Amino acid sequence: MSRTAAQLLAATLESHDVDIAYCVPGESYLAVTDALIDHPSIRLVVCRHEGGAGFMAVADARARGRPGVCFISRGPGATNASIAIHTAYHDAIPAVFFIGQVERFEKGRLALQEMNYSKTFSDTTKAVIEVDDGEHLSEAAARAFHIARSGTPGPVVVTLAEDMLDDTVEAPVLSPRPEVRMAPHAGDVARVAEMLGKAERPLVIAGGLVQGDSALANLTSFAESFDLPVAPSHRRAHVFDSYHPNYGGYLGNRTPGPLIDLMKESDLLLVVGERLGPSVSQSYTFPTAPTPQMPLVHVWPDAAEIGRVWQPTVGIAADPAHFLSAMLDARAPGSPEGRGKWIGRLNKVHRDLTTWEPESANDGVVLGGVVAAINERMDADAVVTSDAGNFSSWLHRYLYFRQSNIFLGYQVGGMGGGVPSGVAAGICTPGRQIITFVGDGGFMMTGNELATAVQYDVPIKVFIANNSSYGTIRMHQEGRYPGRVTSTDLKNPDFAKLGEAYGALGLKIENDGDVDTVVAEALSHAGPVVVDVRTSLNYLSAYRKLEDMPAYQ
Ligand SMILES: Cc1ncc(C[n+]2csc(CCOP(=O)(O)OP(=O)(O)O)c2C)c(N)n1
Repeated sequence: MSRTAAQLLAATLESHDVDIAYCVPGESYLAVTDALIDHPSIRLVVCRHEGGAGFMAVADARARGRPGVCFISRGPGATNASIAIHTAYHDAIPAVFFIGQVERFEKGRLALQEMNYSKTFSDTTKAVIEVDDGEHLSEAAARAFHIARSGTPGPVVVTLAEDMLDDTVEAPVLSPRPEVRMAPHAGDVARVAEMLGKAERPLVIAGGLVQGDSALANLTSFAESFDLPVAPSHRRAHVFDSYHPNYGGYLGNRTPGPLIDLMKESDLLLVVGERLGPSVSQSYTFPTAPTPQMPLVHVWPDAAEIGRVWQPTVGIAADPAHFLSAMLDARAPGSPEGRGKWIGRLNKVHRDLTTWEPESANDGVVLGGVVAAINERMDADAVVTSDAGNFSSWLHRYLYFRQSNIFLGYQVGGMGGGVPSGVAAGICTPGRQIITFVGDGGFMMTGNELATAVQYDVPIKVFIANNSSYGTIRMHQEGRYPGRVTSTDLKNPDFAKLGEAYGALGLKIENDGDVDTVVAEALSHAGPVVVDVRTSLNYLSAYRKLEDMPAYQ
């Protein structure tokens, strides 16, 4: 059957079960947007900035555990999207970015918006596949999806030479490559079971690749039957129920002293579905790199990644879901006396740290109170998204998650992910409550995607932690150059009015008395809401105050 290469690509996306693609349109791939009109099962979501579109594809992938898809225009569109590609690479999120390219005859001539994608994205993708021959387009797309989700998941770029898309081609539509799953070696499973049976103070660190209902349920059963405390890793808060008695504390990027000191008493670390990196490892101190201070079992679906930085005692290249079910099949060995006490000690520190004791500031609202009010009204299957910044320490501290929740936030810490992730969640997991936390700095980076939320009827609730500052950087300034404040103060628009201008309900929390009523009003409103929370700059993080910094002593 002959058709255009663009039509072949559209059919290939359908054969790969793609139902949503996020885009900012461009003249370089008009043929594809046109071809997609004839594939109504694929929803093309039009966004306002490629950074937003890219973050939406990444959030969709994380929320649904399948590759996200993004279409962006050449050169400037691609550079705009690079923040999302970088995020997907660091956070091990499968995504396929289709990027327009100049016509074949003008390649290498510095044609309009030309860019060498293989060079540009060589460091932040798993592969760049340049397609100049339409006959190869279905194969290229099939390869891209396969690479994106295999081994360490990540982003793949597929470039589409503009004139190639109009070529008449005969190549067939390829179906998806079968998922190649990696199961753990039986001997390793037995060894780990034995180690877990002997350890007095083991700790499981569970990361974002523990995903899907059955893997999450298996993690809980594993913790219960093997008598283990579980600590979700940085920005993977929902992988273990915060209310569960085996909850061993949240291993965020700056885990507070009482918790991290206790975690360091562990005599066996089992890291499952978490690559480990600077944030989770507390800057390579837990576990210490390259030689961990305690035995380390590392489970990650890519042998090349295990042992790259840390020397594990046992490395298991397996899908975490397979590892967990293999462990459940192995008989739980029983645990030494005192294991319950160990779990109890960790759980007590977690509870003590995360119980909100109301505090008031004289320069605005303490965000912890808002988070505590949201916690009381949050649905068990709510999607919570967070941007990067110090404000997020409040929600990581005081928001309790269940495995039925979805948390979307990124370890790499690029600002701008919060709002688009919430918009994507509303589109790809409709019907859930969507709560987005973002700083005033981060909101002004991608808050324009509120227009996308309104266009697609996403009832996102955006809470802006507005301290009129790039607060995180202010904190670093005060630490390294006490009292020498520069370039961090912000003069903001009226966010409630801005929200109204987009078509959302705009609300404000200006003092402690507003918190309960405004949170209740925001969460019960049917449509999108923007809440301008005038937060205290003094309480710029859940663990540190400005007045405690050297210049104010
Ligand atoms: C895209 C991007 N640019 C710059 C930074 C550096 N950075 C990290 S946090 C931060 C400030 C965030 O400010 P805001 O969103 O207001 O949150 P706050 O720190 O006040 O809680 C900056 C500029 C970054 N992480 N990502």
